[in-house]
This record gives sequence, C-alpha cells and structure tokens, in this order.
Amino acid sequence: MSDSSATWLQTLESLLVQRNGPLTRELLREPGRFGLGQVPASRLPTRTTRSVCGYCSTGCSLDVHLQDEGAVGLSPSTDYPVNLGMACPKGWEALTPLEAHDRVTTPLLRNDTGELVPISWPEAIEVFVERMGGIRERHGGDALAFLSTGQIPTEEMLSLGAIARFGIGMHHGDGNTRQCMATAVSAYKESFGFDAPPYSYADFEASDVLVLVGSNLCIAHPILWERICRNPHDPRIVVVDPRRTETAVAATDHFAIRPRSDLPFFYALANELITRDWIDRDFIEAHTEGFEAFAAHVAGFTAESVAETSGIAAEELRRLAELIHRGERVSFWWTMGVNQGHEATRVAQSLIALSLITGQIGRPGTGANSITGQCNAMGSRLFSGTSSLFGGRSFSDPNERQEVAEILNVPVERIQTQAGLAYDQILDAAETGRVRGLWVIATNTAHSWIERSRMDRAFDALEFLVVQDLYATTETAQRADLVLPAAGWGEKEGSFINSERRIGVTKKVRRAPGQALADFHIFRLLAEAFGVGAMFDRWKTPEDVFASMKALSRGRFCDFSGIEGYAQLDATGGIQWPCTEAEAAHGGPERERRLFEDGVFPTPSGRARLVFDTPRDVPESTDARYPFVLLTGRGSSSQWHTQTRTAKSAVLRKLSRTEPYVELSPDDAARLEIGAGDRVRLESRRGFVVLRAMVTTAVAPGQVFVPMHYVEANRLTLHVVDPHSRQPAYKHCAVRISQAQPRDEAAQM
Ligand SMILES: Nc1nc2c(c(=O)[nH]1)N[C@H]1C(S)=C(S)[C@@H](COP(=O)(O)OP(=O)(O)OC[C@H]3O[C@@H](n4cnc5c(=O)[nH]c(N)nc54)[C@H](O)[C@@H]3O)O[C@H]1N2
Ligand SMILES: Nc1nc2c(c(=O)[nH]1)N[C@H]1C(S)=C(S)[C@@H](COP(=O)(O)OP(=O)(O)OC[C@H]3O[C@@H](n4cnc5c(=O)[nH]c(N)nc54)[C@H](O)[C@@H]3O)O[C@H]1N2
Ligand code: SF4
Ligand SMILES: [Mo]
Repeated sequence: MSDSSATWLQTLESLLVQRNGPLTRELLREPGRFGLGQVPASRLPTRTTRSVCGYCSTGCSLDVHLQDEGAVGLSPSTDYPVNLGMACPKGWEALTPLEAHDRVTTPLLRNDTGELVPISWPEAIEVFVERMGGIRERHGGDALAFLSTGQIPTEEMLSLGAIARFGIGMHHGDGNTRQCMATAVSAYKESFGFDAPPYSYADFEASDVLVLVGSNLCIAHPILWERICRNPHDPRIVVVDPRRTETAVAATDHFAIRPRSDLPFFYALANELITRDWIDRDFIEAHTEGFEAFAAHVAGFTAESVAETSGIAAEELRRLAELIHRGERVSFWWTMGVNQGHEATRVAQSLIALSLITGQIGRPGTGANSITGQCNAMGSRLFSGTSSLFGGRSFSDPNERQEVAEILNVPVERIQTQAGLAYDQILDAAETGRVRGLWVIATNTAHSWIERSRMDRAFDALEFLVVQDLYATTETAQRADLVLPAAGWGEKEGSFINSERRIGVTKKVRRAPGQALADFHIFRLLAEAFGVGAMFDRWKTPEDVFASMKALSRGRFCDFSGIEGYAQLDATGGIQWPCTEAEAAHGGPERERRLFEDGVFPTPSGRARLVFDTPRDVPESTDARYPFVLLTGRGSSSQWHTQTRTAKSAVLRKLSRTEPYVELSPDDAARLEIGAGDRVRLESRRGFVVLRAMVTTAVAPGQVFVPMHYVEANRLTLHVVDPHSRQPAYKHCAVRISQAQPRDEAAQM
C-alpha cells in the first residue's frame, strides 16, 4: 500500500469511527477491501483464475492469467458450459478499459467556478451525507432517487437497494434495466406468473426452427450466434427485423417487417395457426388459460389484412406459419426490437402466446425466450430493489415486506410500501422539483436516455447529482456535482446472472487505480456515514451478501438456496436457478436446465395466461415533413453502449467506426443525392445532428438507422414508453435527412 493511500485510509477511518463507532475500523482494516492493497494471496490460488465477462448477458467465462501484480492477460475458458472456449472482441479486450488514462482516481466535487476538482473520500462522504441528508430533512425521502444498473454484481445491487431504500430512506430507485428488460419482465410476470426466461443455451443447438424477432444476435450476442452455428439439425433460422442485419443475412429466412407492425403480424400468424388447426390443443387445454378469448381476438387479423401494415405478403406469412407447423422443436427469441416499442409488452406476449398455443415450451429446443442485454440484467431484475422487492417480491404486499424484513433483519417500517417512481417518472419528477437529489451508479443516463433535451431539463432542475463511475469523462459525470470513483469489472468480486439464469462468479484480478473503491464498499461506507451501518453489519464481504440472496430466494420460483457459495459456482461452471436445497441434496443441479418441463406455471391456477390487446398506432408517424423512420440499436460487436469502456481499446476502435454515422438505403440516397461518406443533417422534431452517411441495402427505403453508441441518437428520439413496462420506445420516431450545410456543422460545434 502506498504512503498516500495509507494516510488517506487513516483520515477516513478516524472520521468515520468518530461518527459511527468502532465497527467502522473493523470494516476498514480488512486487507484488500478497498481495492487498495495487493490482491490477497488467498484469492490467487493459481496462476490462472476464471471470471465471468462484464459486458453482455451471454456470461462467457474468461481465464485470467495472473502475475504478482494481478491480471496480465486473458483467454476464453474452454470448459465453461456457456462459451465453450469462445469470446467476442470485447471479452478479449476486457482488461484494457481498466488502464484508461481518464479513470477517475479520487472523488471530485464541482466548485464555485463550475469545475470538478479532486477531494478526499472523507470530504466526499461528508458532502454526500450533508446534501442528500439535507434534502431528505427538508423534503423527505420522496425527493431522493437513485438510478442503478445491470452491470455490477448482484451483491452490489442488493446492497445498494437495501442501503439506499431502507437505510438512507430514498423512496425511488430504478435503473438502466428499465431501458432494456422491463418489457420482458412485465410480459413474463403477467403471462407466466413470475419473471422467468425459461430456456437454456443448449436450446439454441436443439431447435429445428428458431424465430429471432428484433434481435441482431451476430452483433449483440456473438457467442450465442456461435451456439446456433453448432446446431446439428440444419435448422431454419428465421429473422423478423426491418433491417437486413448481419443476423438476417446469415439466417435462412428474413421477414423484413415494417417497423412497429409486429403486433398485428403475430396476431395474424396466430390466427393462421389456429385456423389450420396447427396448434397443440392438449397443451392449451391442460396448461393455459384465456385461449377462447385469444382465438376470438386474433380472428380479426388475417394474412391479407395485415399484409399492408407489415409489408409482408399474405403468402409469406403463411409460409412462416408452415415453417412453425413443420418444426418439431420451435423456439421464439426476442431482444430490443420487441422490448423497445410503444406496445412492447403485448408484442412480447404475442410471442409467448405463439409458443403456448403450439405447445412449443418446456422441451429441448423450444420456448418463448427473451434474451437479456447486460452482464447482470437478470441479477438486477431479481435483486436491485427497484421496481420489485428482492427475490421478485412486491413492495405493496405486507407479507412479502415482512419476509424481507425478517431475512435481512431490518425494521419492516423502513421498507417502502410502494416501488416508487419508474426511470421516466423520476426524471419528470426532477423537472417539476419533486425529486431533488439523484444518485446515478454505473449507467450513463445523459447519453442513453431517450429524448436528450427532455432529459437535460430534468438534470438542470436537480439540486444535487452524484455520479458513481469508472470515468469522470462520461456525459453524465460531466454534469455531476459529486463524482465517486468506482472500481470496475476485474477489480472486485461478486456474481452475475446470465440470460439462461446461470449464476457465475466474477473476481478481483487487478487493483483499482488510486482511491477508486468497489461499489460495494462505497455503499457500505455511506451506510456507516448515514448512521445505519449496523443495519447492514452482516455484509462484510460480497459473499455475505450472496448468503442473503440465497435466503431471499428460498421458497420463491427462483429458489437457489441449494447453491453452496462462490467456490462451488466456480468449480461447476456456474449454476442455473432454480437450485433448491432439496435438489442439491439429491445429487445437485444439472449442467443445463430449462423451466416448465412439467407444464406448471407459477400463476395461481398453475396455467400460463394468453394476454392480448388492440394494436395502437405509432405515437409519431412519418409525414411529408419528416418522411423517414429512425431506427436505433447496436452497431458492431466491438462497441458497447455509450462506449465509455470499449472506446478505450485501440483494438476495438479499429474494429468499428469511430465517427458517428447514419445508414440509409441506396434508393433514398440516390433520390436525395446523398453519396456514401457525405455529411448529412438528420433532423427530428426534437432537434438535428450532423453525421456521416453510410449507404447500405441493410436498411429499407423510408428508414434510417443510427447506432446508439453515438450520443447523437438520443438527441433525435421521442420520449414514449410502453404503458405496462414503462420501457422507452427507442426504435421509432419520424426524421428527415438532407445534405449538411456549413451552418449545420457550425451549429453542432
Ligand atoms: N456489441 C454489443 N453487444 C451488446 C450490446 C452493445 O452495446 N454492444 N448491448 C447489450 C444490451 S444491453 C442489449 S439490450 C442487447 C441488445 O441486442 P439487440 O436487441 O439484438 O440489439 P439492437 O440493435 O438494439 O436491436 C435489435 C434489432 O431490432 C430491430 N428492430 C427495430 N425496430 C423493430 C421492429 O419494429 N420490429 C422488429 N421485429 N425489430 C425491430 C433493429 O433493426 C435491430 O436490428 O445487446 C447486448 N449486447
Ligand atoms: N437510442 C437508443 N438508446 C438506447 C438503446 C437503444 O437501442 N437505442 N438501448 C438502451 C439499452 S438496451 C441499454 S441497456 C442502455 C445502456 O445505457 P447505459 O447504461 O447508460 O450505457 P453504458 O455505456 O453501459 O453505461 C454504463 C456506465 O457505467 C460505468 N461502469 C462500468 N462498470 C462500472 C462499475 O463496475 N461500477 C460503476 N460505478 N460504474 C461502472 C461505465 O463507465 C458507464 O459510464 O442504453 C439504452 N439506450
Ligand atoms: S459475448 Fe458477451 S459475455 Fe461473451 S465475451 Fe463477448 S461481451 Fe463478453
Ligand atoms: Mo440493454
């Protein structure tokens, strides 16, 4: 440990001990706790250790090669059931962003002249407590909110949720999972009774028909695409996507559906299957409810009647129905093309319905399968304490509040009786002055939230904004009053839950730079400083929190109380939930498993529900002034979201386009006299941006595509959310495009 950090620790210790008693000393003294000491020898049993990747939800395992100072390189683990020796470029380059020059290494406070200046941790914590505590005193916990993430270990999410809500008394908490998975959560909860993606990755290899809806797997989940490539059944791979994506090109069948016409299209598909009696009546009878009403509803949608809206000819829809009918093991997969729409929950449920009425669920190679996005989106769905109470419970249920209070040993009165505001509502409440203090952890709201100008108004109105990140250069950190320096993936330990519900361990293989601390320790320190440290006393290490997670899962549908702990997860290659104590006692969990093999769903009746609705028009249709549909999404397998991490790697930068661009069709380009590489002005009712034109047949005439990795995308998007999930509809708004003029370039400066 360096001298300066030793001094710093002493100061911090004396300050906190003075305020909160000797417990703090114990917390601070443990070696390696603050990302400052050497990696403890006990954590480095060999020269190579395994850790789950910290980018996407695939959850690949990486063998991290270690020398005295920590990680020096990595390679994909060959015997891990997820990636089988493969990794995408981001995984290979996972260590590089940790070494970036703009890592924030001390807390930063905005001074009177508006600059962020370094301060010590004791000062930072003091400021946090004074400002957030002050707002709470004046306006109550209703004026405080946090925005968390799907990109930190579950143990950190749980401690944040518990400390912020029950300890500090923040009434509102949400996270970037709202931007991403909220729709799948609402759809599954209503249809299956629990937020439970039913599949195993082995299903990619077992299907003979795979239907991928609004999912660009080749780019967004390259290793899952590799799993499809290993499928020995010569499968039909059907892609339903308005764009001719990399995945659509590699598929056997592409249905280039018109943007946001999925709902009538899938209703007509269901109707076609029902009319031809290509359904599984026994399964419907035994395991579902609401079929008669569903059939009556979809009878109003025929292959002919939806052809114009969807752009898919009637005979093409019939061909798809036949493909599904002929398949023995048919699986339906979806990602953001479904989740990010104005009627997203109902579209997701239309896919669930297709799998239920055809009896394509609960067997190998089947299922209605939402693919998650971030490395720990699944962890945040169960344990972030944002839209639901830990373990998939409800804030509004007194019995469930009592259970949580008992398991965590916190006074039940401290648990809020409502989930509080959703992400969009938190920002709206900031704009109106109801929410005054906001704490943003591991998400880059100012870049990724929909409709930038509206978001700006919300941030402008805040009294106090804290951003906890690896870098102080992010769009959001640049707006912060206080920046807290966090350790990143590889600099701390914990567990992630991947898309197939597999819990895997991520490890500390590097020291965090400077005074950066693991989020877990920042949360613990804040609990101490707010005088509620004792409430969370049992959580000395992330694995202590894991024990609480197990206890919170016990008896729930996601029950994984049979998992022993990190060592077992590490040795077995991760374990999928559920894994009950009873199962563990009888030979332990299987390596791969899927849900609903017995046809029983966790609803009161044990049956899955068929849910439907009337399709609605898009909120902003194209017109003569704004004749193009703007689509946004992932641009390449080497770019991650707002690029705070991936842009730090020279290798990854070489594999993608650093300059922001818009894709448009050759027809439109010719008509508008726009050449490849021209600077163009792209404008929506919210504003305009200047980008490089990329002319490609991947987009259909009348549509344009901007990758979300560029800050420009959300300057154009329109704030619309699905009413059930409150997930933003990022994938549709009206824009126009023209050659950029010198004044446009000047205005963008
Ligand atoms: N390299 C890389 N990988 C990632 C990420 C990343 O940033 N970079 N992010 C991760 C995260 S958090 C997520 S959520 C996933 C996202 O993974 P994906 O959802 O696969 O990625 P997107 O490109 O956002 O959207 C998928 C497709 O939806 C299509 N789409 C748009 N509108 C419609 C429509 O109306 N109907 C249909 N059927 N499709 C439509 C788009 O054309 C796009 O090809 O990727 C994860 N993996
Ligand atoms: N237009 C448009 N917008 C979109 C989308 C779209 O398709 N189109 N997709 C949406 C989706 S699906 C998603 S998931 C969101 C993603 O949006 P964001 O969550 O805003 O994107 P990231 O760039 O992943 O931001 C994560 C931040 O956390 C920091 N960080 C990384 N690791 C750690 C850590 O361990 N601790 C702390 N404290 N910080 C850390 C990173 O430096 C980064 O600043 O974007 C959404 N926005
Ligand atoms: S596919 Fe996802 S989990 Fe696997 S190496 Fe790439 S980013 Fe990491
Ligand atoms: Mo996402």
